[in-house]
Amino acid sequence: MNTPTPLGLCLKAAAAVVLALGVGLLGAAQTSAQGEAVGIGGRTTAAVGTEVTLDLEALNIEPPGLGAWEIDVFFDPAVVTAEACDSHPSGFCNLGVSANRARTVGATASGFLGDTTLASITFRCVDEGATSLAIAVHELADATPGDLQPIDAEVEHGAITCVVPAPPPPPVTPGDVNCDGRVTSRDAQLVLQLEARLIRSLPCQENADVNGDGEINSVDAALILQFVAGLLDSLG
Ligand SMILES: [Ca+2]
Ligand SMILES: [Ca+2]
Repeated sequence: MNTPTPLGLCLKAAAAVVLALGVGLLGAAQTSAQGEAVGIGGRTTAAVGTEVTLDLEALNIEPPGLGAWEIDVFFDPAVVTAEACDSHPSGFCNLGVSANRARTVGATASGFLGDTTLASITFRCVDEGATSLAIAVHELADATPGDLQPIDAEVEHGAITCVVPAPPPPPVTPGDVNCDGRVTSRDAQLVLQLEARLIRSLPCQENADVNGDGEINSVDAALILQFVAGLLDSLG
């Protein structure tokens, strides 16, 4: 019978500890380190008529480093246009390939490690809507001397949502029912016309009920006139 010796038990216990440590270290490495990737800014929201600049980046590139790249970023030109593209000093940008893409190419003999901004692309929101920023990697190679090897990088596409900002609410000025910024006899006249059904609404109807009784009528018109005449210090 093969009875374990005390030494054998010690070795097994030590091996278990080493294994546990190894698994622990592996787990830590998997949670703290991210893989090689190419990405552009995640999801961005901008107002129609404004510009936003996003970086196309190579991330977490390992030795021997990034040696060459040729990448297109596709977008919907009905939503955004590419206004400018500043490339890495070792590369070039081209916005003239087609209306729906920005292309950047570059190369280096030394190899770029870690994170590198390959291009900063400025988009302008031209209409309401959403567009993906779809990355097409045509070339992504490492800097192995004389034998560049492809880098198998994750691709993290981006997106831009263009929104129309809500117009600012009109200022609330009791009595100014036509929203011209002043309280005049014209406002009183409009209130009377509304009550007489000569008009169906007021441009700033929320300013019309100056005595706050829930109705818009000749009483409000009279108060507006009294205010215009200087008989009242304020309305509302
Ligand atoms: Ca007015
Ligand atoms: Ca009223």
